[in-house]
Amino acid sequence: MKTQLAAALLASGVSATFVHLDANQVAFQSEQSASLEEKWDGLWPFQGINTFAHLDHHKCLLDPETPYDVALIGVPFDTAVSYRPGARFGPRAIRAASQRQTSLRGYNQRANFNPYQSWAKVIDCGDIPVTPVDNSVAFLQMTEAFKELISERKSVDSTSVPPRYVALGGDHSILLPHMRALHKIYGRLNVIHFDAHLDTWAPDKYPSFWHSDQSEINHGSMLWKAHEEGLTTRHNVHAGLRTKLSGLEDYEDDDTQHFLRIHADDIWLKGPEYVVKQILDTVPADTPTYISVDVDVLDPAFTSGTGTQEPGGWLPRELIHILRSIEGLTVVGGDVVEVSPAYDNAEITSTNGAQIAYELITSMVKKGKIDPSLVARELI
Ligand SMILES: [Mn+2]
Repeated sequence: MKTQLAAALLASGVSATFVHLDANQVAFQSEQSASLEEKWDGLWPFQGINTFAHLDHHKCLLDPETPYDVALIGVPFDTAVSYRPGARFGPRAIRAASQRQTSLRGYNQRANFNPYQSWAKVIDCGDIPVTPVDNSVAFLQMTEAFKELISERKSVDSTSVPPRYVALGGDHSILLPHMRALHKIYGRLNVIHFDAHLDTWAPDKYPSFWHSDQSEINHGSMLWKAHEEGLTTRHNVHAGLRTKLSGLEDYEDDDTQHFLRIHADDIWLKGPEYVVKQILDTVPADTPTYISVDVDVLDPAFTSGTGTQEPGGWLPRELIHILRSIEGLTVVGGDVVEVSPAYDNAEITSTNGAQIAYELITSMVKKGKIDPSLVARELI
C-alpha cells in the first residue's frame, strides 16, 4: 500500500523526501511544533464566513473607535427602484463572489499593486441596517450612518483625514446619503457615473399624479437631487450611456447639471483612450471625486443580475481598463450598485461587482492618503 502511495505521489510530482515519511508521522510532527494560527488559520477561498475579500469584519457603526483607512460598507436597500427589485441582496452576493480575493492573492497585475498589503488598513464594516418599509426613514438611516462612519472617526495614520468607503449597493439611490456625508467633509464633489442611464431625471419625469417628498428620490433621480442639494461640481461625467429617453430634452436637463455624456458606443467607435481622455479632461485630478458604478453599464451578457438591463453595453475588460486608466484621480468615495442576485446567472454579475469594488479599492489605496488640505477647514 505504501509503495502504491509513493508511486502515485511521485507520478504527481511530489518530492521523494516527502514520500518516504509516514503520513501519520508528518501529522504528529506538525502538531507538536505548529501554532494554532499555523494549523487552523489557513482557510481556502471557498471556506469561512463571507466578508469582502476575507477582510476583517468590524461593526463600525457600533464601534466608533475602530481605526481604518478604506472600508467596504454594505447598503442593503432597494425600495427606490423603478423596475426589478432585489438589490437589497447585492452586498451579500458581492461578498460571496469576492472570496477568491485574498490578501495573499490580492496583487492587481493591471495596477502593479496589492491594495490589501500596503499602507492602508482595509476592512469590511458590515451593513447599514436600513428599513424596507419606509423610504423617508430609510434615507434618514443611511444619511445618519454615512455621517457617523465618515465624520466622527479618524483613519489609522492621520488625525485630519477621515476614512474612505466603497459602498456595496443596494439600488443606485444609496449614492445620495453617501454624497451628503462626503460633502460635509470635502465640499462639492466631482461625480464619475458609470451607468447605462442618466439618473439625472427630475422626479416629474416619472409620470404619476401622486407625489410626496420621498418620491423625489428614486434610483433614477438621485443625481438630480444631489445637484439640487448643491453636492456636485460642474465637472461630472456619465460613461457608458445607452438609455432610452423621454426625448432630447432629457439631455438639456442633464446639461444644466453639468455632466459630460460618454455613450456606450464611444468605446468601440472612438476607442477606450478617447473615453479616458474625455474623463481626464473633465475631472480635475486633485479635487475630491466620487466614482459610482452601476453594474448595468456592462452589457446584459455580463449583468443578468441587475434591475434595468440595456443591451449594447461595455465588456468587463473595457470597464476595468477605464477604471485603471483614471486611477490618478482623487477618489474620496465610491460605490458599486444594482447587483440583484435573484436574476443573476452563475454569479456572473456579482463576480463583476466584486471585481469593480476591488478596482476602486486598488485606486484609492494606490493613490495614497488624501491631502488634508482637501478637508474642509472647520472639520479638521
Ligand atoms: Mn443607475
